[in-house]
Amino acid sequence: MSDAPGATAGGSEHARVLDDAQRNAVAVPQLPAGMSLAQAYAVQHELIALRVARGERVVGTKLGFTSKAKMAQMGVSEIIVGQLTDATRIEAGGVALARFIHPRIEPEVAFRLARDVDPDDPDADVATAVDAIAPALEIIDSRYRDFRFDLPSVVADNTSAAAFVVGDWVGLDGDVRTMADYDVELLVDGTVAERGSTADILGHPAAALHELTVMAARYGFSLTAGQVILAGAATAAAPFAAGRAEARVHGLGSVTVRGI
Ligand code: OOG
Ligand code: MG
Repeated sequence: MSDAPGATAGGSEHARVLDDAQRNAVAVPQLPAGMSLAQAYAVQHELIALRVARGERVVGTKLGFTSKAKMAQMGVSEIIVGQLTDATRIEAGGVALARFIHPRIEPEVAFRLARDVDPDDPDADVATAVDAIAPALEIIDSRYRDFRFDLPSVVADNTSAAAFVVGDWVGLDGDVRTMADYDVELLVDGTVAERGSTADILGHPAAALHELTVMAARYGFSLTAGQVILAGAATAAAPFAAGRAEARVHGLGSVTVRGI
């Protein structure tokens, strides 16, 4: 990459390396040190553009590191944003482990965007534009060796996004900001592996949705009607292996995926 501050030259090469790493399920070294966050988001956009050029469609947005448990597990303490494509949405119950490098699974709460949000509008807030919530699971799979990365590297790697499953939507009665706290559990083969609460997501997921609005303006994300938004895991992630993983959001529902 170029040494010029703010330059994104060479980003395409980083995007291609990360794209190949995902497609071949082979880990690569982290990006060279010194990349800015703006450059890292530019690489992420190029990476997604490669996938869109192959026919994938962006269907949502995800936040990462919105809970202390996740920040502590990965040693990163800044909120990050990534993109979800239709090719990574698992509709059926099973997913082949062979498509991943070293997958982990985490419980999520999904939010459905009811209308387009213009991030450049100072009054816009995703938290006021959501009409349904659902229990969800996210499979993360860093394309970097040993699942280790610094902040720009994980941003460029589309925040480790690899696959996601959304359970049944429940219509929101009013504003998401008044949503109650829900206890969240991650079960692996029927045993509770991690426990938390939606209150662990920046105090309340509405705060995460507000943060998404700010970051969408800063780093150029589109927020369009129908998108799925993952607010970030309330708990640490667990290894995803052959067997059954389940997210239980008490009072909302549960969703299951099977690694095969
Ligand atoms: C990055 C993705 C973080 C979350 O919910 O916090 C994330 C990683 O942990 O590899 O998706
Ligand atoms: Mg996540």
